[in-house]
Amino acid sequence: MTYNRITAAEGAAMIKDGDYIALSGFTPNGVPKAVFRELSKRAVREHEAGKPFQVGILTGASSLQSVEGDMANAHAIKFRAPFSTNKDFRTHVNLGEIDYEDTHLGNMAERIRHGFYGTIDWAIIEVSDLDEGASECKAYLSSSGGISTTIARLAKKVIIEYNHFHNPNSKCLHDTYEPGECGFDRQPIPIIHVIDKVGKNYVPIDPKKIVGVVECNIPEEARVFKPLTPETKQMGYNVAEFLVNDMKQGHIPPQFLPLQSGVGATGNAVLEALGQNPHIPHFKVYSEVVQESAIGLIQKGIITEASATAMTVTNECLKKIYDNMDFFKKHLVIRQSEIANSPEIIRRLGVIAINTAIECDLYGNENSSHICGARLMNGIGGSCDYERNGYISIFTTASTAKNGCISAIVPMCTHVDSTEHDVDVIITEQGIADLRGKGPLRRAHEIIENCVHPDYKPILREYLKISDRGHEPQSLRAAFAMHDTFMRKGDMRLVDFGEYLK
Ligand code: 0RQ
Repeated sequence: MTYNRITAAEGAAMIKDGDYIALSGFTPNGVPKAVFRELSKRAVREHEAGKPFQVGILTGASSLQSVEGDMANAHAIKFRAPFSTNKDFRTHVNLGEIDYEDTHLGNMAERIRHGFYGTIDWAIIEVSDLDEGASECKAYLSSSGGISTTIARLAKKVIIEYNHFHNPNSKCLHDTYEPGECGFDRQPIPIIHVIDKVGKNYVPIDPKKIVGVVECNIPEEARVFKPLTPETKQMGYNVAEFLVNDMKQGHIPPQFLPLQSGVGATGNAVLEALGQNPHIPHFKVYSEVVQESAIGLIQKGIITEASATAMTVTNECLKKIYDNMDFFKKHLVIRQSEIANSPEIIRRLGVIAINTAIECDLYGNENSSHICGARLMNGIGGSCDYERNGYISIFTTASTAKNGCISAIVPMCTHVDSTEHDVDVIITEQGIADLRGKGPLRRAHEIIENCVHPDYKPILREYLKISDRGHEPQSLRAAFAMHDTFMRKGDMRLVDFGEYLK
């Protein structure tokens, strides 16, 4: 049979003020675009007519300009979870206009199943192929897994965006396993190896819920990352050096362990450095995303197997994958995000976690998400899913930001995402601080001497001297003096702890 075809505008017209909409996709990849491009225009029209129009938006991770950027600019987002990298969205959150819950990506599908977000009125799912069965729709996902299986099952109504930009053979990569309900009968997730497939290659949907299929041909709004700099490259080399040493010491077995590497330029630099290091054996990736660098290493045979929930790559790179599917389907699997970020599997496989921090403090607490305490940057993403459960948990960060006016190592983080109990290693372009097996004071010395920029070493040594003694020395009066000085004078180097101790 053929399901009802509708236009994107007809899809947008069915959505009501206050509805909760859940979307396929993870990062900009695999996120439906057609209906939302119409929905943001509709929101503007409704507001011009003096009518209220705001919706809740739930996704696997960050999405894209046509969804959260344009909707935020139209003042049409009532609630949003769980992650965003969009500048316009961030602006409206920081103006206090949007109720945004920054939560672990690995928990998102589970939280929807538990009903924590109430009724999901709509699921909009982007597909590359569709089997329009009378009793079951087989929806073949495009470039990411995200929370699609769960939202397609739980939403009251479903719109499918059949995006012919994607190649129908993307189905060769997907594994759409969804765990059972929590409770006594929940089974272990049966993934033992990085590349194991344990579910279907499609999302099953009840055809009665499908109100329409929007046919379209829209390229991905792919994210472009900053080019590598000498600083990010040095961080990558330092990560590779750390892992080689750890292997020599026997902490990492000779066959190596699967790696997770975060989104962004540093993630690309880390993978490139690992790929070039002759002492690192060919390795596997169990991560949230595969970026361009990982795809290149898979092609070269350096990454032998990779599992992720999204191909966070350019349209050219995605085309390369689609055109070489016979090769990639043997080396790459795309999962639902709760499986990619599952604590159970991260622990079982012994994944080495490598993510980027905004700031770290002297004891290893880490902030991924907020600038000077108050202002949202992006959110935690999947970083804590991996850092909490990793075999070794590494954070990278450049030692300074904003032309040296900010030190990324501070006395106390203004916001904490991964705690000192979950952080094993901090790596900057300056060097490596191995915090394992060390109490607070030894950690502080390790971080100051190995990771801090030379401009800030004397400042942080002084902070330790003026701190009140205790298990973890702190000065409650001066803990945020560096941040406060930056806010007042524009440069943390101008800090005078004496001012704060009077
Ligand atoms: O500002 O954009 O104005 O230049 O923050 O920093 O150095 O460009 O680094 O793009 O990798 O982002 C933590 C935000 C780093 C990211 C964060 C300013 C800096 C710049 C961006 P500009 P960089 P990145 C999931 C992986 C959380 C989610 C996560 C992130 C901007 O990595 O969102 O881990 N992480 N996802 O100038 C003030 C500081 C600053 C600062 C940097 N201390 N104070 N501004 N900036 N440090 C895991 C998986 O994928 C599995």
